Amino acid sequence: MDNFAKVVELRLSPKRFKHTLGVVEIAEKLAHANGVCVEKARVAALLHDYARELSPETLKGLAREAKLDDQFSLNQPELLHASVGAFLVQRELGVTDSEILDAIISHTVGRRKMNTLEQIIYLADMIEPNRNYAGVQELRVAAGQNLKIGVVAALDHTIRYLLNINKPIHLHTIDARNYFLMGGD
Ligand code: DGI
Ligand code: FE
Ligand code: FE
Repeated sequence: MDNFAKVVELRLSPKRFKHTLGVVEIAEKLAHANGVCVEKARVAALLHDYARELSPETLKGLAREAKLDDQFSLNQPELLHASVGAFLVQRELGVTDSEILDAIISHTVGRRKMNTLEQIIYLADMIEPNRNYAGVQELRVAAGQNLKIGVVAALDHTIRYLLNINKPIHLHTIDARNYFLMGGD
């Protein structure tokens, strides 16, 4: 964990590293409250934005190498940092834990049937203490009720935000919202 922290600190800007430590802090709390291995949550949180500061060209190149076939994300390379991050931590850091890799993959757009660790990283990424966008406080309140309520509120917020700024919405995000609203856990 401490080694990973150093590696991540060297890859990210100070601001993004601070964000990452905020995600670690919240992910640990959520893991503790939801019966998930706290150490696993720490590692997933620490590595979630591993590929966040790579250029769109680099992300696209690595996506090709990793044989990622998500056309939506290939067209919006910013979204590729999630799956490419999972590919790189496997290759460069030797991370093999599929739960950690899945949590990194789904942290940006979500997916239906997200397991508890995936939900924790998805939500922690949106509500960590350094986030200050309009509406974040409501998400923190929802998260304080329980994990699922927090995740649905976070998915709703993202969908509303993307509608407001006229951006396409990844089907995984809609799918995740429908799944949890219809009783999935
Ligand atoms: O990496 P972070 O900045 O910490 O956060 P993130 O991994 O959630 O990425 C946030 C970016 O992803 C933000 O600019 C909005 C964008 N995003 C998330 N879901 C979608 C999306 N963009 C589009 N076009 N469609 C989505 O469904
Ligand atoms: Fe991210
Ligand atoms: Fe993040």
